Order: sequence, then C-alpha cells, then structure tokens
Amino acid sequence: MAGEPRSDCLFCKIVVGEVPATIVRETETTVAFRDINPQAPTHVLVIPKEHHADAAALAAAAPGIAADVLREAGEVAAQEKTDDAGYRIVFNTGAGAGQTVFHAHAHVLGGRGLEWPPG
Ligand code: DGP
Repeated sequence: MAGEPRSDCLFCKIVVGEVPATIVRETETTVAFRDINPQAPTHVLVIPKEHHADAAALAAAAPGIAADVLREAGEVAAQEKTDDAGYRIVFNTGAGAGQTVFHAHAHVLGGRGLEWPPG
C-alpha cells in the first residue's frame, strides 16, 4: 500500500535506524542525512519517512509530506549556511535520469559553484 515501509528499501531501513546514516535533521514526517557519495561540500538527502517510489508518486499520494520535504530542503540549506550563495534541490526521477534508490528523496547540493544545464 502507498506509504507502507518496504523491507527491501535502503531508505526505509535508514528511517528505522536499521542502516546507519549521518542524520542532520529529522521531523515527524522527514529525515535528512548526508549522502554517502557527496558530489558537493553540502550534499544532504531529504526523504519522507513514508515509502513512495519517487517525487511524483509522493506528491500524488501525500502532497502535504511532499511540501514537508521541500521545506526541510530549505532548512538544510540554511543550517549548512549555503542558502545565501545558492543551492540546488534535485529529484532524480527514473533510472534514465540517474535514480538508483526508489524511495523519494531530494538531493540538497551546495557549497560550490553549480553549472547549468546539469549533466
Ligand atoms: P539517486 O541516484 O538520485 O537515486 O540518489 C541516491 C543517493 O543515495 C546517491 O547519491 C547515493 C546515496 N546513497 C546510496 N546508498 C546510501 C547509503 O547507504 N547511505 C547514504 N547516506 N547514502 C546512500
């Protein structure tokens, strides 16, 4: 069912503490933790605690939680002091766009110059 934890999902395991992560923020509905393979000085993932496969599925099933994820992405940027210089929020959606973990997550990237268009 939409939102239910999945026993085969890495990020569901991070939510319950079964897989360790460096958590930088947590709310009732979200967790933010450092990416294991950082692509910028700040590279934090913000995820909903509920399981949804990607950002579009999350927004369709639980729009309030999708808003929580976005708000938390901004809070991460402020906490990391990258909000003044600018930062990027990325939702890779689908394998062709580089999504490798099919539990919705926002990448918050900052602390260096970010080119446009992304690769
Ligand atoms: P994506 O490729 O958009 O699905 O992003 C998945 C990200 O998850 C990728 O940047 C690496 C990160 N990641 C994968 N496994 C782990 C893990 O075990 N711990 C943490 N902290 N991050 C992980």
